[in-house]
Amino acid sequence: MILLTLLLSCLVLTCAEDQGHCDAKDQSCEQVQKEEEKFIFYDVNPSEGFNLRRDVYMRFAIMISEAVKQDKRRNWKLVLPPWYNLYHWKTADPTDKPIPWNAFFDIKSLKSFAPVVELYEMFPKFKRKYFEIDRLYVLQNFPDAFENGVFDDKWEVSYNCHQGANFWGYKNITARETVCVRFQGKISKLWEVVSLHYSDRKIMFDHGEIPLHDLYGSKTFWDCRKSMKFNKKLVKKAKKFIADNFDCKKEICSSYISVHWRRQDFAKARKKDVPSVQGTVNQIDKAIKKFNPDIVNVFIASDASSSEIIGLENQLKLLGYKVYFYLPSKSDLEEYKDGGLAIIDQIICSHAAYFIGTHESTFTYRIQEEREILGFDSSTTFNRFCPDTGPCEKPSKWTIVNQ
Ligand SMILES: Nc1nc2c(ncn2[C@@H]2O[C@H](COP(=O)(O)OP(=O)(O)OP(=O)(O)O)[C@@H](O)[C@H]2O)c(=O)[nH]1
Ligand SMILES: *[C@@H]1O[C@H](CO)[C@@H](O)[C@H](O)[C@H]1NC(C)=O
Repeated sequence: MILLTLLLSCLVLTCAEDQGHCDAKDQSCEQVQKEEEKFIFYDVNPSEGFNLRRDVYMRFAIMISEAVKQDKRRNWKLVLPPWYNLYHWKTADPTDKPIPWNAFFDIKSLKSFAPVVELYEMFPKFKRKYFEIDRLYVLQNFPDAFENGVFDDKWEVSYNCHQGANFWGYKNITARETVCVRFQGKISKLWEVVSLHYSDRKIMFDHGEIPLHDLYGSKTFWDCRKSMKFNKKLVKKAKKFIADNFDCKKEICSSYISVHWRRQDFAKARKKDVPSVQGTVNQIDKAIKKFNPDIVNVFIASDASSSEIIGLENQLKLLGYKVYFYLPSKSDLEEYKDGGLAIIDQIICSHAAYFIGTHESTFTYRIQEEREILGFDSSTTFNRFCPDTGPCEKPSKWTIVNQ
């Protein structure tokens, strides 16, 4: 009987929470009433790639998760911004719908770190023709970040900014008010902006890439990073590729090395950071000879054109290596899309005995983090391709912090 009562009151409570009202009979209802759910939305500068966006997510997720730990903000949730029209997604179609986060990530795992909801889950909660965000804060940089020679954390309301928010491709989302805010520094300072209008329930930050991590590389940073597990289908696909080609079923494989060979805009705009095809071949060969000359399998993740890829593959084969790429079938492409295929490449790179990445590529950074989480020795992870000539700065090492 006691159990039944418990169960019933539980039911009443969840139902009440969903509808935002409740019978006053139940005492705990009072609390629900006082603590209306509030939501933070954000979007990122359209030209930013998938992997920088993952870091921006972490900044907001940490901001919220730290705040809900303090009692007074435990009713706040973070709305996951759908993936829409990314600059690097070459096969995308303008008629493509915004892609929810569950296509790429394990939402249950994200929720174990921060209270997040998908945007599509929000629609039924607010039954109107238009989905209205109470206030849109358009963040901008200060014209001079180092005023008087110092980089201070600061923000101020300003009066002219370009309101370019496209609401993740949804035509039926609007904002009631728009406020321009110059901002620089730690993301936790955004709570000061939030408190400008404390009764708002749905607030959005555009240019979410502007606020910075409170503590980059801290334990909290890594806890959040660990919770960013990929969607199980993608993991399964990548692991099958590894098992089939490299005969490895463990997290840490010893039978292949991997490289992330970023080309396209990098090969054009960052000539001093990336090698030629021949230079790449030489560096892979040298690294394998030094690390473990018995290894013959080389996995290549790249956004290079097929002519460059063929050049690289042929020259490596001449040296006796077996070269592997993840080549999606047409149905893989339809199912996983460019975003999912890139993640499969990243997972395969993450499990290799040794990894070489591209200098200052966020795609490479995310692989390095994954390898830190998997427990690889850092010397097998923080390696980069050097330019053919000129200086080659060592890659920064962001090693894991577990406690
Ligand atoms: N499948 C696949 N896609 C890649 C690879 N390298 C780059 N890309 C694509 O190009 C995008 C690169 O943008 P980011 O993810 O932001 O990474 P980045 O290399 O730092 O590039 P920036 O946007 O200049 O910072 C990725 O998101 C992928 O869509 C690769 O090795 N494999
Ligand atoms: C907005 O449009 C999308 C489809 O484009 C739909 O799924 C959603 O329910 C709509 N939201 C509202 C609040 O009408």
